[in-house]
Amino acid sequence: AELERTFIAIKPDGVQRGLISEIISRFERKGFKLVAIKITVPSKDIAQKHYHDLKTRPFFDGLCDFLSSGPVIAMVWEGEGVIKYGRKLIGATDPQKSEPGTIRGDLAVAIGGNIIHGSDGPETAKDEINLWFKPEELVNYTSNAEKWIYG
Ligand code: DAT
Ligand code: MG
Repeated sequence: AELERTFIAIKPDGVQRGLISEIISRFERKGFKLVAIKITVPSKDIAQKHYHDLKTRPFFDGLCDFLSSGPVIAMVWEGEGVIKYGRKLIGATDPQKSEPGTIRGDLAVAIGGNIIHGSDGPETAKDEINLWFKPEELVNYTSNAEKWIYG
């Protein structure tokens, strides 16, 4: 299996709604491997860095206030194609447009409450993992299921 990692976060709305285990289970059951996880209330500074590519958008300030308003579950998931397929599991940004079967499609209604973040490409994945985690917080291990998952 090719080593690819993505940054996934359950936002404050997902945490408050009790969707932590539901969301984690979707990544876990798919066959992806959890290599880092923590619960944290991100500072406004972290939120602004995390969403820096949106800083010219009118909703940027509210978005950063929201992300730093409460506990977030920050995670790194590993697996073949996990960046792209993680986005597929998550669904479209606007839950009104997310397909049923996706996390946002099944569990969210509005764009301001879309419950989860996932990196959108290899570069952002690397940047976001570095922003949220120290290298020693990532755990390298072999899962015994890998030989069955990857055949
Ligand atoms: P995604 O989270 O699917 O990667 P994005 O990177 O375009 O979407 O935007 C980041 C977050 O910003 C998104 O999850 C919710 C919020 N957002 C995006 N577009 C918005 C809009 N038009 N109005 C309000 N919030 C928006
Ligand atoms: Mg994005």
